Amino acid sequence: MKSTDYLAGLRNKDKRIIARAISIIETESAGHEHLLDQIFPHTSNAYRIGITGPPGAGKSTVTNQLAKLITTHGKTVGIIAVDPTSPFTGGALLGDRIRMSDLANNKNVFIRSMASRGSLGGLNEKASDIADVLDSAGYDFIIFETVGVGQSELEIVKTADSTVVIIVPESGDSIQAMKAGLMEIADIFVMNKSDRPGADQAIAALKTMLSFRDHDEKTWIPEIVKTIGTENRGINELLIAIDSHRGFSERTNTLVEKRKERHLQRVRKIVETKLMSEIWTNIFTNFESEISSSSIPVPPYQSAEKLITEYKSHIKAR
Ligand SMILES: Nc1nc2c(ncn2[C@@H]2O[C@H](COP(=O)(O)OP(=O)(O)OP(=O)(O)O)[C@@H](O)[C@H]2O)c(=O)[nH]1
Ligand SMILES: [Mg+2]
Repeated sequence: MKSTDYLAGLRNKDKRIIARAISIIETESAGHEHLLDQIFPHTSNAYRIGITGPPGAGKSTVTNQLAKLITTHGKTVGIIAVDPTSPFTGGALLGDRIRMSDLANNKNVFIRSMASRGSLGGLNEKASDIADVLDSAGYDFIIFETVGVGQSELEIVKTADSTVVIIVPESGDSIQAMKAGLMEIADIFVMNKSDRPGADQAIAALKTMLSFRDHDEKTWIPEIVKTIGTENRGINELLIAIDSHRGFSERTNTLVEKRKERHLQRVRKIVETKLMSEIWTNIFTNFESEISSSSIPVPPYQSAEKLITEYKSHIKAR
């Protein structure tokens, strides 16, 4: 199938074509880079929301409700759910996790799961690529759901236009101790499971903590929203908070700046990946055999300089 055929299918939100385009990208099949460049001019229309938080906080439940609410406003949503496939969390912990299967048949919603381990290339790059496919297909919102434990999962939500961090009342005592990375990326905090005791105290602790932060007119002060995901409570307020952050980012031009930065980092990463793979395939093989045949290895910095010099002459010789 030609990329122009894909374009037509994507523009029609043909779920089969969308799924095929995503597979091509995930497996890095022939033509995937060309496809991404072809769809690129049709991107940047979707608003990207990152939803993260500790395991079991209710990310999927809230994502599910939020997506449903968005569709009642006549808008469409693409969801990219990054599944932790680590052997440590694969079992009991995920026993009662929510699957978003009831949304799968909604024609205004597209759901894609991504395994966080074993993906080709970087996880973050893949998630951005897949988001581009959904963006080009004209979905109004794209939601990334990732569990806020690993660095690469955090990187994904950092690329979103608005980042939602979901916590639960039990995090109250430990808010001070909460992973700093998770606290800093939040544009909106969701206190989910507010049906449980301690929600208000936890919110108070969070507010105190946020009040110590420096800010100027270009800094957004994170909003805090109370939800009960399972009862569909507080979801409207969450959407309003997201909208309000969006409005702020547009007024202060931070949205444009953030997207430019995101693009810059993306191209930078592509160059790094391509250069590294070229370097290693051309010179590292020799280096490996050199190492294994010598009893005392050459010191590391000296080795590195030698390899770079070798690579430069390899380039010149071409
Ligand atoms: N009491 C209560 N339970 C909730 C609420 N929201 C979600 N849950 C329950 O919490 C459990 C975990 O919910 P999920 O939505 O799967 O949480 P998650 O953060 O997506 O979990 P992982 O993706 O596995 O990290 C499920 O049993 C939900 O029914 C809530 O507001 N109150
Ligand atoms: Mg989940």
